[in-house]
This record gives sequence, structure tokens and C-alpha cells, in this order.
Amino acid sequence: MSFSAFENLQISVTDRIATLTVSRLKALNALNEPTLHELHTAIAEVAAAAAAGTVGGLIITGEGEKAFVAGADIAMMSGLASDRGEEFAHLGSDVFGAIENLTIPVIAAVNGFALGGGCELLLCCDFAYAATNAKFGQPEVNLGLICGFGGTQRLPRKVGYGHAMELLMTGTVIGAEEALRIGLVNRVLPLEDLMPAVVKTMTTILSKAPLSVTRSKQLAQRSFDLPIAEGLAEECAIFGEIFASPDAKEGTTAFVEKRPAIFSHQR
Ligand code: DAK
Repeated sequence: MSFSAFENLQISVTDRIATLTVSRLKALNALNEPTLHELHTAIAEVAAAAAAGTVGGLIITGEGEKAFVAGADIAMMSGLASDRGEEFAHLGSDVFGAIENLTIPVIAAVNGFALGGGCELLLCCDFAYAATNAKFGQPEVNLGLICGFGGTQRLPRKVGYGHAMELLMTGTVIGAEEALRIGLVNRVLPLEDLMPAVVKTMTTILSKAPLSVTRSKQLAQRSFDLPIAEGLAEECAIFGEIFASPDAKEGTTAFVEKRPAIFSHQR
């Protein structure tokens, strides 16, 4: 599977792990409209590669040593006709929704500023690791804006209402250790150790039964939308489906036979 050539993104695949790098160094990887359109295409291509089995996981990061993504492109937004705000928000919302809806695992490697739309981007990933120099925040209140790419909805779900409201209402920028404390990221590492750690975790995930991984993600995401009784009923139904899969047979048989399981790449 080959990917389109992009101006503001880089994408590569090694050992079924796709790495998508937002690449606009001159603007600290801020997301302008062309970059969002490219992201949309790239995510559709990743989804197609996932369906074909050539990609099993996605890592999202930013180019350079200073920024993950420093937000939506403020210069572009300041020149946008005032009646185009909702359209721009829908573009971002569609792209970020497409990332969140990927069935494969998605990890953010936050290598610097993750502000505004950058923080919202990591919220679409399953989880994030951060470099010690990473900085996080939703500074839209400083610009007379609100989040336009899902922050008001995903941040409270991620870190809880109180921490989310402090970030959303004060626009405060927090460091990596504080992001770790409130649960915005899972691990903090020196910058040079960030990508190796993310790749190692992704490799671990890809060594597991793929259907178990994707169905766990699907059920956990549904838990935000469903009353618990319905979510538990869905878990039972999907457990039944998984239990009949070849990988369930292989995993349980391998345990009994005291050998490592050899899972298929079936999804
Ligand atoms: N957009 C455009 N350019 C940016 C940028 C951004 N978000 N962030 C940085 N840059 C550019 C700078 O303008 C500068 O460009 P030049 O002047 O060199 O041409 C270059 O990147 C380097 O930045 P600095 O010189 O400022 O670097 P410093 O180390 O001094 O400062 C900083 C780094 C990250 C603290 C600073 O650049 C900064 O505060 N940047 C803005 C961060 C920010 O506020 N981000 C949140 C953006 S708001 C919506 C849709 C979406 C959104 C809202 C509503 N609707 C449709 C309703 C989303 C909003 C946001 O994301």
C-alpha cells in the first residue's frame, strides 16, 4: 500500500506501524486548511491499509523538537471570513472524528507544544506519551474562541470535568508532568526516548490477538455513549463473537500447552 505524497505531512510504514508526522515547521506544525484536508486523505488511506491488513497501528507526532502541533493556524483563522467558522470547525471535526474512529490502535507521541487543536488531536488518539519538553493547553479563551475540534467534549471525558474546565476556562499551559498527573498522557520520557517507547508499546500491542485489540477499543469507545447495562450487554455479545474466533482457540490452547500463542492477523 502506498500513500499519497503530501506537502504538510509525512507518512511511513515499518513493520505494520504507520507513523504520521505533521510537518509544518515554520508554523510549529499548526493546522491550516490544506493540512486538515491532507490529514483527511491520509487517515482514509490508513483506514484502507488497516482494512487490507498492511497497517496494524498508527503513531501520530509532529516534526522537529519543539512542537507536536501548536494548534489550528491562527494566521489562517484571522483571515477567515466570519461566516466560515462553522465550516472550518466541521472540517476539523470530521478529520478528528476519522482518527478517533480508526479501528486500529492510535498512539500520540507528543514531542513539544500540543496547544489548542494540537491538544485536541492527541485527544482523538487512544493514548499519548509525552516528551519532557511537551506543553499542553487549550488557549482558545486567549483568542476569543472556543475549541473547534472537539476539546469541549473529549477533554472532560479524558481528564474529568474539573481538570478540563480549569484548562478550558483559564487557557493555562501545563507541562508534561502535570499532564501525566491529570491523565492527559500515560508516560513522560526524554525526547530521544519518546519514539522508541511509543514504537515498543505499539509493537507489544501488535503482538496480541488483533481482534481482541480492536474489539476492546470499540467497546471502550462505546462506553461513553451507552448506559452501562447496554454496554455490558454489548460486551457479552462481542465476547461471544471473539470466543468463537481462531485466535481465541489459539490463545487458550497455547496457554494450556505452555507455549507462546501464534496469532493470525485476521481482524
Ligand atoms: N498558528 C499559526 N502560526 C503559529 C502558531 C499557530 N497556532 N503557533 C506558532 N506559530 C508560528 C509563529 O507565528 C511563528 O511564526 P513566525 O513569526 O516565525 O513566522 C512560528 O510559528 C514560531 O513561533 P514563535 O516564534 O511564537 O515561537 P515561541 O517559541 O516564541 O512560542 C508558542 C511558541 C507555541 C508558545 C507560540 O508560538 C504560541 O503561543 N503559539 C500559539 C499557540 C496557540 O494559541 N495555539 C492554539 C491555537 S487556537 C475553531 C476551530 C479550531 C479552533 C478553534 C475554533 N472553530 C472553527 C470555531 C482551534 C483553535 C486553536 O487551536
